[in-house]
Amino acid sequence: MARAKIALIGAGMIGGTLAHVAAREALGDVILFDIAEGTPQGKALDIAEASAVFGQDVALKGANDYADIAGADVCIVTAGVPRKPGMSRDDLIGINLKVMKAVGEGIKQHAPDAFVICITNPLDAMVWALQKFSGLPKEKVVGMAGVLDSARFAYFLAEKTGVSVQDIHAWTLGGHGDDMVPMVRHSTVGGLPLPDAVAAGFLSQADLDAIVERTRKGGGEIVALLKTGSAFYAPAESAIAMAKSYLLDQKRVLPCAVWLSGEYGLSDLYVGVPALIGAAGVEKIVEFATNDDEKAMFAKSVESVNGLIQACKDIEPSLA
Ligand code: A3D
Repeated sequence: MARAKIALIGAGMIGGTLAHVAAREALGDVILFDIAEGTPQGKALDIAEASAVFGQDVALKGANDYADIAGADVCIVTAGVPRKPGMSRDDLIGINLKVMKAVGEGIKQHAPDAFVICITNPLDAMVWALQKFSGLPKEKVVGMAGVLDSARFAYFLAEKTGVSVQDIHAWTLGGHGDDMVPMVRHSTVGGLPLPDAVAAGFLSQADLDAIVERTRKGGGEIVALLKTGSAFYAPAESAIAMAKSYLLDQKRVLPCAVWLSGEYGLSDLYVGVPALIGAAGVEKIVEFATNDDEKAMFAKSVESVNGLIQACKDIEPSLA
C-alpha cells in the first residue's frame, strides 16, 4: 500500500517540528510548503538526512508551489505569523486571515480530499475562515487547540500530584483564548474527578485553582520565556495525535475545534469540544453534561470566538 502523503503548509517552528515527528513516526511522506524560498527545502533535506540515523523509509520534500501538495491525505496548516510578547492571539487576525485565503484556495485546488488540521491563530476564527475559503466538507476541516490546552492542564496536574501523565485525563473546551474552559469535573487523576482528587489529598483546592489559571495562560507563559515566538513542540505533537487518529482510523476522542450544528446548543461556528476522529474525519461530537457554572464559562468563551468571526467578516466581506 502506498504511504500516506502529509502536506505541512508553513515550514516555520511548528511546521519543521511536525515534519520531524511525522518522519520519525513514519506516518507518511512529507511535503513541507512555505512562501519562504529555501526554508522548506532546507528543513526537508535536514530531516531526510536524519532518517538515515533514525531508520525510517519516508520521503521529505520542500516546496514553494501548491502543485506539490497534490493528492495529500492530510494538510496541517501553520502558515502565518505567531505572537510576540505583549501580543494577544487576536492581534494576528489581519495578517493571518489573508494567509488563510491563499492557503484555502491552494488546498481547494490541489488537495480537496485531504483531512485539514489548522493551527494558525487566532485558532477558532482561522479554522472557520479556512473551511470557508477551501470549501472542503466541514467534517474534514478541524482546528488544533484543545489537545494542546488539555496536555498543558494534564502536565501541570501530573507535576503537582506526582501521578503519571499517563493516568491523568484532562479536558479543556471552548475557544483557544484566555477564557478557554478547563473542565474540572470531567478531568481525572487516577480515575478520580478533580474535586474527588482534592478531597483525597492529591492536591489542594488552591493548587487546582492555580493550575486552571496557569492552563488558561499557558501559551502566554511560553511566549514570555521564548521572546521571539510561541510554543512549537507541544503544538506539533498535538496535531500529530489528531492526524494519526485520522490516518490510522483510531477513533480517538480528542478536544478539537470542530464545526457545530446544534451540539452544545450552538450552530455555525467552530469551537473546541470533544470529537471522535476517524477515517471519515469528525465522526461524532461528544456532548459533556455541563452545570450552570460550566455553561456560563463556555458561553463567555463562545462570545469571544463569535467576536473574532465577526472581525473576519468585517475584514473580508466575502465571508459574511
Ligand atoms: P513561524 O515559525 O513564524 O512559522 C510560520 C511560517 O508560515 C513561516 O515559515 C512563514 O514563512 C510561513 N508563511 C507565512 N505566510 C505564508 C503563506 N501565505 N503561505 C505559506 N506559508 C506562509 O510560526 P510558528 O510555526 O511558531 O506558528 C505558526 C502559527 O501557529 C502561528 O499563527 C501561531 O500563533 C500558531 N500557534 C497556534 C497554537 C495553537 O494551539 C492553536 C499554538 C502555537 C502556535
